[in-house]
Amino acid sequence: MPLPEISASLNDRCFLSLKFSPEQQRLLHAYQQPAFCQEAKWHPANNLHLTLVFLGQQAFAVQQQLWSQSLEVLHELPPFELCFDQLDQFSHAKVLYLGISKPPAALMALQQQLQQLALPFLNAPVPEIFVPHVTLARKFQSADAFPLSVEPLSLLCTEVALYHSVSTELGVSYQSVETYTLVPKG
Ligand code: 3AM
Repeated sequence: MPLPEISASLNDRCFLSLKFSPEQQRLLHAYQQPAFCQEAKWHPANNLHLTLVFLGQQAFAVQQQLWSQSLEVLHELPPFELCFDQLDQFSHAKVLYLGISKPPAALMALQQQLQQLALPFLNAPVPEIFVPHVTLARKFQSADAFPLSVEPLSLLCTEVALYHSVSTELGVSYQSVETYTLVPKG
């Protein structure tokens, strides 16, 4: 069976990510409070995602190969729940994110498996520790003490996607070019 076409440009950076539905993005968006930091750049709701592995610029054939290998991992994985319960920051990168105080084993194992597949193609060293997060804002600075506990948000994760970072006049847009829906088991 031929692989579906990926509308790739070699200049696009790509990444594997959890993909949220528009309704889930609306719920995540509620945690974005521009009053928190006026100078910050807040992501539009339709850009909210959870990066699993940053791939960088990759040839079309590599993207195809990685996606098809990822599918073998994803076929084994049922949907799983994540509970977002804290705001935190990567202060050196001036990023504010919504995080998970107790990441489930399913998420950590998925990230490790996908990272292993991608390793031979990565041009940069991978971070030693995977911190699952949804970036809410960049250029964020605050004197507040982080992490801050927030009203927990439980989301059922059902989709994993290959994304491209596309530069537009309105800023970067994250566009899924391949999406897989996890199948409940049993
Ligand atoms: O999911 P977040 O927002 O943390 O920061 C970029 C974004 O992460 C990250 O990939 C995600 C989608 O663009 N990213 C961009 N350039 C990167 C790089 N050179 C990078 N991550 C690691 N190394």
